[in-house]
Amino acid sequence: MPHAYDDQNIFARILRGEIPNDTVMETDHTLAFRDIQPQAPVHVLVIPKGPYVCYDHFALEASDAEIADFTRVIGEVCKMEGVQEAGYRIISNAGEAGVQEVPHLHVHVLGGRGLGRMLQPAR
Ligand code: DGP
Repeated sequence: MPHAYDDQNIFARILRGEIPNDTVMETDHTLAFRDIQPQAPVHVLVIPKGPYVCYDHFALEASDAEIADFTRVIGEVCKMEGVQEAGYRIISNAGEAGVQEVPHLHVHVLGGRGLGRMLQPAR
């Protein structure tokens, strides 16, 4: 079971309204809200409302409607946050090697400053 979903994770609790969040945008399938520990002037998390652990889980098992909506919300967030022109980065950490802390799929939308190189060169 590579993608067993834990419904006690913090984002599941946010989706159930048990924990407050600073919502940027919400649709039937997707929620976008500000990261509690922002690493850039713009740091928005975009999550599907369905129980998906990580990106490949979602990409392989979500409905076309969920995938289309999630993708569209990421685009809308880029527009609303004003990062289209200067540029931005989207990141989705998965699993242990990806250092994923919260086991509910989320995409980080980062911008508002120069973000440097994506990764340190391998040594
Ligand atoms: P990751 O390492 O990719 O799983 O990132 C998890 C992110 O979630 C991290 O940047 C901090 C953020 N985060 C953790 N708990 C909360 C919370 O309760 N509210 C919000 N808004 N963000 C949270």
